[in-house]
Amino acid sequence: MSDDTLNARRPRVFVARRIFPEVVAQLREHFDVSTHDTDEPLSRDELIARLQGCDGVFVAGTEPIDATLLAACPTLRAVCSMAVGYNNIDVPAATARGVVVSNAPGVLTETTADFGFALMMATARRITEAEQYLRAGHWKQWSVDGMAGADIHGSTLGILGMGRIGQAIARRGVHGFGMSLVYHNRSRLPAEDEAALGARYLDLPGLLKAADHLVIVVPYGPTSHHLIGAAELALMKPSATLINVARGGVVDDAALAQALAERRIAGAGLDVFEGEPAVHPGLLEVPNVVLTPHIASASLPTRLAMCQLAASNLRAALTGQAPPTALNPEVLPLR
Ligand code: 8YV
Repeated sequence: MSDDTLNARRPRVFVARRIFPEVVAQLREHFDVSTHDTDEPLSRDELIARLQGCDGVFVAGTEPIDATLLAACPTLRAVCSMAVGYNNIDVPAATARGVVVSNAPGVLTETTADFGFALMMATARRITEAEQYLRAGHWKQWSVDGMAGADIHGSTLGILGMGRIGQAIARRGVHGFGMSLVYHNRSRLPAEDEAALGARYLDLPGLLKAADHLVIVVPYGPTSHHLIGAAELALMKPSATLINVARGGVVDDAALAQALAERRIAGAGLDVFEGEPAVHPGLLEVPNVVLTPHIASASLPTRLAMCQLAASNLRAALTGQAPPTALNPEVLPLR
């Protein structure tokens, strides 16, 4: 094969998940694309096999892209994820190999915040518990405290993790529902942002004690593993609710199931779980928890926007431009 033929080869891209056909079609305009066109995740060995000879891969928040996989796929130059959370990707290992990694921040912020707020309201007002009660035929008469829950308006919203999504949830609570706001984050917001939200910065124990509704929006990693366990749950008010739209593993699900069963907190709303799609059996047994299957970003327009952003990152990375949301731009220009 001559050098010219080699240079003319279109980059090869593997799409590791079923995504929207129009996004695959867009990718095909630029690349030789192969796909894993089902929702069943590939095993690591299958993924390695499919990635041989590929320049780029399109992933979601589920495919583990670690040092072993990267070493086994030496032609790979770009890993582009449609998720904002990237705990499934070993970014330092990618950087060490000159592989660019991108995630999908921004496009899902408001949709995820809508859902976090919905989960908080459903939990506080016991909506799924009440629906199950009705469907089971238990609704025979009105009762003065029947399915009575907690108020959202006027209560104290606690945000753990004040990034884009945390701030979007905070805006909904403060401006839409007159909530007071307390938060904890690695770094404090600028004073003007705190003032605009009337936000009070607290340490983690202070936040746990103060919040009526605690919403967890921190990224997952070694420092946030089981950040909320039995000791932290014990600091919360018995009337409080806990909402997790971040990642399973930030909360110790076994400890949470026990706290819910013993009514040490009033309720929880969970969109993410340790070891999902498995759910801790204790959580399935208690009535005071709202459970959803990791769908916080799942509005159709937003899921499409997430896919399109990942595709734009791939397109840029493999055509000599800077991917718009690269996590390790220091590896550019690519080999
Ligand atoms: C994704 C998410 O749906 O973006 C994230 O980090 O958690 C979700 O929006 C999921 O990760 C896709 O696998």
